[in-house]
Amino acid sequence: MPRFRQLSQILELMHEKERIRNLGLIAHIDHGKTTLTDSLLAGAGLLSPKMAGTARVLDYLEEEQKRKITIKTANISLFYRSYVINLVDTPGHVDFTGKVTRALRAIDGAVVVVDAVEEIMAQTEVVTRQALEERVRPVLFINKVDRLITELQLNAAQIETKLQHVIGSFNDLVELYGDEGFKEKWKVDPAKGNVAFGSALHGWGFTLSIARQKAVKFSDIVDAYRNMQHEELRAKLPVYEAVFEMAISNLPNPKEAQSYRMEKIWDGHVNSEIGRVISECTDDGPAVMCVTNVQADADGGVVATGRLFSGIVRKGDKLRLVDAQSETTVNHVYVQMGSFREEVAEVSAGNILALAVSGAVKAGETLVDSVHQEAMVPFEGINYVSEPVVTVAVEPKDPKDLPLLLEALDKLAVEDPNLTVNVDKETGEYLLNGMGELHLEIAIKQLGNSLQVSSSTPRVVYRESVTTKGVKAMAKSPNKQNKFVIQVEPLTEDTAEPERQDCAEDAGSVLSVDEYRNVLFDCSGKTEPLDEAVLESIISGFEFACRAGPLCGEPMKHVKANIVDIQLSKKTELQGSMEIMRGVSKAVFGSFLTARPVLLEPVYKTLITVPTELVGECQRIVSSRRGKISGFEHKGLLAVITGYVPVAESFCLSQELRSTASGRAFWQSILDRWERMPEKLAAEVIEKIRKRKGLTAEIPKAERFLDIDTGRC
Ligand SMILES: Nc1nc2c(ncn2[C@@H]2O[C@H](COP(=O)(O)OP(=O)(O)OP(=O)(O)O)[C@@H](O)[C@H]2O)c(=O)[nH]1
Ligand SMILES: [Mg+2]
Repeated sequence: MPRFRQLSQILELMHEKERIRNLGLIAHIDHGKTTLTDSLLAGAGLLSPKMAGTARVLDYLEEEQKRKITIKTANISLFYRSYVINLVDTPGHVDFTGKVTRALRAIDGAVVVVDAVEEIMAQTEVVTRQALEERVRPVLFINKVDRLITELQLNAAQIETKLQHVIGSFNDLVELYGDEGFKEKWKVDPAKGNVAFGSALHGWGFTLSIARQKAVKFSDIVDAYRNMQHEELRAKLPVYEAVFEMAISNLPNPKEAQSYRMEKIWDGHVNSEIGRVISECTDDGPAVMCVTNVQADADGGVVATGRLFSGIVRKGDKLRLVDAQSETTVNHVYVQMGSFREEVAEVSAGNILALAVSGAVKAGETLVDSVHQEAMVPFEGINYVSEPVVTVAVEPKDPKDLPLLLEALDKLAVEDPNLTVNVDKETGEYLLNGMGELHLEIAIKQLGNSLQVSSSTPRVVYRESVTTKGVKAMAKSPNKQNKFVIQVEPLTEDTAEPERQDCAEDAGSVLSVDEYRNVLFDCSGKTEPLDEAVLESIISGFEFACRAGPLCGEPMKHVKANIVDIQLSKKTELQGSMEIMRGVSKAVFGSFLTARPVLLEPVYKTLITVPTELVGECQRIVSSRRGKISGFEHKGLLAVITGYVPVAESFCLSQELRSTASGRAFWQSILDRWERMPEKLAAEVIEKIRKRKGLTAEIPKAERFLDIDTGRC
């Protein structure tokens, strides 16, 4: 790719908010985002039109070119007809959905790319929904229209019917997930110019108005393919023109977008002083940035990419990290250009930029001018649609490299917040948790760049839960001087707002909701007057118990622990933090084991697209893996099977489907729910996990954790 020639024009235009568009390409896997991006780069003069479509320039990582899929988001700032287009290409594979979620914070408009043959697929729905939740306005590009002609052999009228169907289904999504007050305006319609059709691979595309201007009809396109003249379409109807024109005239500039996005994505009051400044996207206000991506830098710092909502950022500026409550200095300011960055003197409000900074910046962090730190409220937390359910244990091949491994794992988790790292309490293993097999495979490959590692085969993460109310379990601290009575029960389905959950006695307060949505509730009314340090120890004891349950050391989920009574020693020196923690966690375990505990396993919703004749074989594969088929739909010559497959049974599903269907089956799995495991199978799994963790073969009895009340502490 030629180096960036129009930097000075871009920097000038960055101050003119009406001339900026922050734009992302989002779609189901393989629908053609990166191929289309090539043409957009060609339109901006950064790539030879001949290469556009096959180079997939923004898939610049070796793994991406090798695997032919996008695994990260790529940012590039383009200059097109006196507009600055800050463009983000996103991955379509579900394992990387978190990266799309983060990118959406930085953009105001999205081109949703849909394969004309496959139509709207599962991930199209997921990313469109997320865009609408971030108030990112979508427009539609229906891609691979060439396939309708060359593969499905449709005529012009049939093509139009098919495209109308895609538009209808897309508008159904906008209706379903769009906000009141926006969704009617945001539905797409070729007559409004917010739908384009084309072939990213062959470089042509048009909107209705371009078709009219150039007097082109679908029948002409069909003829061009039939007469082997489709290469001429690239020059006559360049796809970049259709997409850029559609984006420029239908998608908002940052000033317009910030006026309605802030109330949705920012926690503060839009009418406050700082609220007004960021809603207006002004260069005069304090610098306010939301970080959407973080990459470790060679000098030990990080490069934080994100969106500047107000102000100007310059080298040397001091910025406050609102969540981390610390300060950082801007060492360099960059405009991101795909695989490389251009250092610039400053970037102004409403643009996407990258900053080299020192300190512990994480994705989602709010940065603000140090001078205005008091007034700043953070941006809304980024809401992910999935959670890590697959895990691998990693260790260095050479034990001496352990510090290197820890450093590399730390770096991974900072760069990708959807990867988590923890140490198995029982085995001391370092566990890397991710969204799926591919996610972990790529992460391990990345670890391999800094040291030699060996990893276990992927395992599933389980959860421990309860099905009835347990006994009111009494447990004392190891020094016998503090007494806790706790009763465990299942958290009812209304888990969205555990604060509303009441105690059996209809009174009390929520003390803690942990990361697995377990709730600690105080029914005794005795925690209120407690010293803060004691209360913290009680909460830590509860969270400690929840992190590794008594069945097999897997985290608890959806468990509510009610504190029924507390009696603390009168002497504060006997209320040590460890004493309290252990007393509380014993009581939680004791009651948990009497509450008919169960093991939960994660279950994927899997969508398989296959030629109709292979449906039977695919159904057999799903059923043989404890899967259930729940739906079946015809899409042209293809059938889409919807099924539910336990994650534990999904490993190597790819290989089996691939060999059965000789490359003609496509599938995607999305974490759907946690399901109770059949009893016998659960017992086997528990036994296996206990063995692996070096625990006693038998699950401990509740009595082991209970103390007899002798009436005194
Ligand atoms: N026939 C045809 N194939 C296309 C078209 N656009 C893209 N493809 C092909 O579809 C495949 C996927 O294209 P990509 O551009 O990598 O798709 P993507 O949406 O970026 O994929 P991910 O980023 O991995 O989700 C490649 O083999 C492309 O050549 C098109 O218009 N017509
Ligand atoms: Mg791609």
